Amino acid sequence: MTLPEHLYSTNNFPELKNDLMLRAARGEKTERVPVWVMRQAGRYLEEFRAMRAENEFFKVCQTPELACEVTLQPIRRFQLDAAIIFSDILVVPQALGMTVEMIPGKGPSFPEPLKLPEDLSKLDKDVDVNKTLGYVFDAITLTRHKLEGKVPLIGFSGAPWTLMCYMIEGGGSESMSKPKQWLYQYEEASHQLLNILTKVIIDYLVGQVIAGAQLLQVFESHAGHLCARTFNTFALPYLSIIARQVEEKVRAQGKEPVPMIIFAKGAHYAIEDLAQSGYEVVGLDWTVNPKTARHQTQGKVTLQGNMDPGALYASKEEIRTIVREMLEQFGTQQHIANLGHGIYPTIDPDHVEAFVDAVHSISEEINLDSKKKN
Ligand code: 1CP
Repeated sequence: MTLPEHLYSTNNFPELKNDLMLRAARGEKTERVPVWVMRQAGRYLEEFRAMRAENEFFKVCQTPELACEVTLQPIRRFQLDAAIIFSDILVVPQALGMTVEMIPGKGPSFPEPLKLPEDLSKLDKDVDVNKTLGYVFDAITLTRHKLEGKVPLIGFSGAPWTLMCYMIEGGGSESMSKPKQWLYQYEEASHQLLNILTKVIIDYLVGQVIAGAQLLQVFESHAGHLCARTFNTFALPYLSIIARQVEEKVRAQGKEPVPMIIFAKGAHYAIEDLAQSGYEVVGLDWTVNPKTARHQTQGKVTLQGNMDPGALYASKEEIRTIVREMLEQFGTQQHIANLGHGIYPTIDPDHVEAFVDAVHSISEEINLDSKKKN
């Protein structure tokens, strides 16, 4: 570490000045709707592309100073209500001993994916997250200091099923047919792998909270490849265990638990169950009707989302119209505005600004109007 020691201390964080995200996540009243953007630190920002031109993807993740810098890039530009630590969900398979390469223009690739149940023996089962993923914890602690309390910092992990997908498929895929084949042909080995992942993910998320993460998001990005039946068998039980055990283990270490967000992309069939799975917030992709989701969740959770990421291609005026419609559908309480999935690399940053500003000004306006009426 090259920076002064106090920037890696977890005892003296600057005071939080904007707690909108935390209040919304806990279901408390908010004067305006908080907003952040999935993949807000990413390729649509020229300063990110410049950093990547000089540094390999996982080097950025593994170097706390670089990960911190990239995390702060969107915070400097936009009035976002949260930062998300720069990393990737695939650092967990790396911690289990797998090699992952990031191929420019293609995405992640595993040269040696898991093919058969006996390949599970190749994984390191007793992972010490402080040793293998300590660089993420250092990046979180450093970023908490460098944020100067401006907004809270979100930590995250991939969920077991989604990580299983990459470890077996070996990269992104239209169908995820190989991990799906495991579910139907190697059911026991599938559960073994999901259990191995769940254990590491719990330790990893607890470590992030101890390091200073103020909220946690679990990405079940490939829920859409499952059906209600397989989701209930291979995803939901593990997601519930994660929520419960992270809370218990954080408490056992003498810290207050933080709000947890579950984003299960494509899991429209599971919204009622997700609202009872131990997470404070349920993230919605853009295919879900907010009113239907409100009806299904009955105020049990805060909802996050869900503007179509493609809507950022619209004119700034039209973005305001779309945001207004979205806010009217969700209502302005128990809502965290976001896109329904990650931002595309070809989006104009000015349109992100228009999105963020529209969420703030329109939600404030709706709240003031409803106050006047009462
Ligand atoms: O060259 C590059 O810069 C690669 C682009 C990139 C970026 C910017 C990848 C490769 N990962 C990231 C960062 C990242 N990944 C963040 C940063 C924090 C933020 O600003 O939000 C986060 C939260 C992730 C999480 C992640 N990685 C997910 C879950 C979210 C989602 O999109 O559903 C997934 C599925 C991944 C895997 C991954 N990493 C990168 C790519 C291109 C992919 C998707 C591969 C695929 O399935 O096709």
